[in-house]
Amino acid sequence: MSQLLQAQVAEIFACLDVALPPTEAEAPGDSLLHSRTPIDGSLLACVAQTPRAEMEASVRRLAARQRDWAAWPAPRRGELLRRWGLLLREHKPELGLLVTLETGKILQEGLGEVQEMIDICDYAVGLSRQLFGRVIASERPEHKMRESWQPYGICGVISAFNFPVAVWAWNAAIALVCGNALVWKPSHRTPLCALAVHGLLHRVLADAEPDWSAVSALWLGHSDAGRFLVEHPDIRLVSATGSTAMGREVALACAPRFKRTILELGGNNAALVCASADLDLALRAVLFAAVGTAGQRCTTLRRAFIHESIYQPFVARLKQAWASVTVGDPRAPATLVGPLIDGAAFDAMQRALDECRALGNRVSGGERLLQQDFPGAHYVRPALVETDAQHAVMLRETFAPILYLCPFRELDEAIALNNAASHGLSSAIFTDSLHEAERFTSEQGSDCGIVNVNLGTSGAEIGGAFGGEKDTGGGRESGSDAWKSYMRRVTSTVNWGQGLPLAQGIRFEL
Ligand code: UN1
Repeated sequence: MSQLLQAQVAEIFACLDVALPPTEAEAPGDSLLHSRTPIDGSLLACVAQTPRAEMEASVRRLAARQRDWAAWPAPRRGELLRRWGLLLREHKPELGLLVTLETGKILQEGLGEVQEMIDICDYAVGLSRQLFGRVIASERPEHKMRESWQPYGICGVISAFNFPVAVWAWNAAIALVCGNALVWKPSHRTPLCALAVHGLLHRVLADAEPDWSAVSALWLGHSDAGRFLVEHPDIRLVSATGSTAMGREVALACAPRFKRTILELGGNNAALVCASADLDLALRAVLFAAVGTAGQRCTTLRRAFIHESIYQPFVARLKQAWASVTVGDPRAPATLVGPLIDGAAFDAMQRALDECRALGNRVSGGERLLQQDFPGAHYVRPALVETDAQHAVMLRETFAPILYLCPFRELDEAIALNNAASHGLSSAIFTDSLHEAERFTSEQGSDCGIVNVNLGTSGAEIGGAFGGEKDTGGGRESGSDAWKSYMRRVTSTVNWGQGLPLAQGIRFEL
């Protein structure tokens, strides 16, 4: 299928009017990234890695434009994001397909990811006229205090394979509108998605008057490119999405340089299904959250705690749903679950399931599918694991479609199980009881950054701040006032009188 898919990629780039990068013939072998589709494991394209000298030169270019960009009025920066959003709208079908080809997520989700980019552009346009500060009462007569927000400097974004365009866009749209230059190091698995969407942004920036194309750079490479970004003294903020191990490295490298970090790392998300829950609704929500994106979202539902009074019937319904989910080619409209990203993901899933079997847990699903049709790919039936206690394997984030099921008796016991994970990204409760819903969302409830009622753990909208606590890294991206993380807070006290009263009533006179 390789040639067919390669032709399709070429067609997408032609349609976007973005240049396809140099291929094997034009770049030495070891400096190439191989973009393979998880659909059948075949090669989509070979893409040149960004050479070190070019990374250095691009930081110089970013630094040279940073001051001018920061001084350009925010609403005019917003206007450029509006134009980018229009291009994304125009090319949503091709971009959605490219996401599907390079990540293996189903077309609906590929399109959803592009929609998330469009939404954040709209958000950023509005934000460009609302970067509000405030005026604070001063204790001194004829003084006023003002808090305002200034651009922060060059921001670096490191993104993961599973959201190859949307997560960068949350960061990029907000960082740009806040007046920052930007460099992006996408996952080495998804260079084509990055080239496509960055190419469109670049066109908008280059067509502007003046030409702003030098305020955004794209670096393709492996972790050494990420390390260069994290360690470069002129890049003042690093927003990184990926594993907790990666985030810890980023945090440790940034700390001695006092670089600001925004970390959005792993999750090990749970849902509580209470006795009063609407089970039809809960079933649909649990299914999408657990098997959507083949279990490869940081917000994927991994643990379900189900009230003992409904445990048996609800688990029976889950098993039925799991068995009937269509797994297959993510381009086919009937498919709900596409392939895993690679063989390592498949092996990690099998190891976790083996561990569960060794503990005596009942495992359904998890087997390899479609090997004959796609020998180079990794399709699996999503798995359910029935257990009666929270074992160590459940407290690990296995980036695959495994849902652990465990009964509970008291709400507080289930809340404790939810909070026992080292991650703190997303959580959900299914209940018709006001008491239970409010308790779960209160300070006595879930300790996560996202706490939902009667919907699943994944699929957050861009309007809210996105992120979580503990091993999830503590960063917040996207909506609400997350923009403040990309700006420098300035407190100015202005004395508009003629005397010089000191704060705290201090007298200091000759
Ligand atoms: C991720 O998996 O890194 O809430 C981000 C969601 C998506 C973002 C997931 N909007 O599931």
